[in-house]
Amino acid sequence: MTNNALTPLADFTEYPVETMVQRSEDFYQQIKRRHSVRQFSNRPVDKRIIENCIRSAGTAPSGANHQPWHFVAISDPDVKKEVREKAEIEERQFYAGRAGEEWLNALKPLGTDDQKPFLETAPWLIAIFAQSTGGIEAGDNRKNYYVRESVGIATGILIDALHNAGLATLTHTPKPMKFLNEICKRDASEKPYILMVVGYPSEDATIPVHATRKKSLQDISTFL
Ligand code: IYR
Repeated sequence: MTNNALTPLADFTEYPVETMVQRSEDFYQQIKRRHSVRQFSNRPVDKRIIENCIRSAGTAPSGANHQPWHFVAISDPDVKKEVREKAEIEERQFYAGRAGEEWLNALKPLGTDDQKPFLETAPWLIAIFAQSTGGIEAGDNRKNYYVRESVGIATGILIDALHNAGLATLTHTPKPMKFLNEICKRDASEKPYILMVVGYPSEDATIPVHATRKKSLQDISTFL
């Protein structure tokens, strides 16, 4: 096969317009129930669900289709404990002032602090890494393109897939996150992008009211 071969778009599905209106409304009703959760149950989650959701994330569009991402799915309690310990070391400094006053003020309505028990409680942590070099073939070492955009889109699809499966998530970003390379045994050239916390919410889970305030369609869009 030449490397610019084409194949028919065989799996596009067309729906009647009214079906499309309904489907788009249904999707909105489902996705607006997604909330970042910080209190997780320790109930286990079947590995096959995590695998399928990562498969979904891996379908994301990416620069030159190089797929510049790697997902490290952690369920081992010892590894989760280490992640928590290292994250809390960074977060203590972050909340003690390294973040700066403006940032800490912006976070106040969320009520977050340097304690991250969910990193041990939740059954799965998915560390997402961005690869500045790689390529599509295993072992390639070519330049990757639009890496942050590509990994951001894949992460969005991952969140949707996990939510759709019936799981709660938190896009956690301990700062800095470089400690994840060592724990996850990923090359120093890979940039930790987001640490996704995955599981069932605890029965008494709450969310900040601040987080429920979504901008309206009018606020976020313009139609020309
Ligand atoms: N990484 C910290 C701080 C934090 C930063 C932002 I921007 C948030 O939206 C939420 C938290 C933490 O996880 O607590």
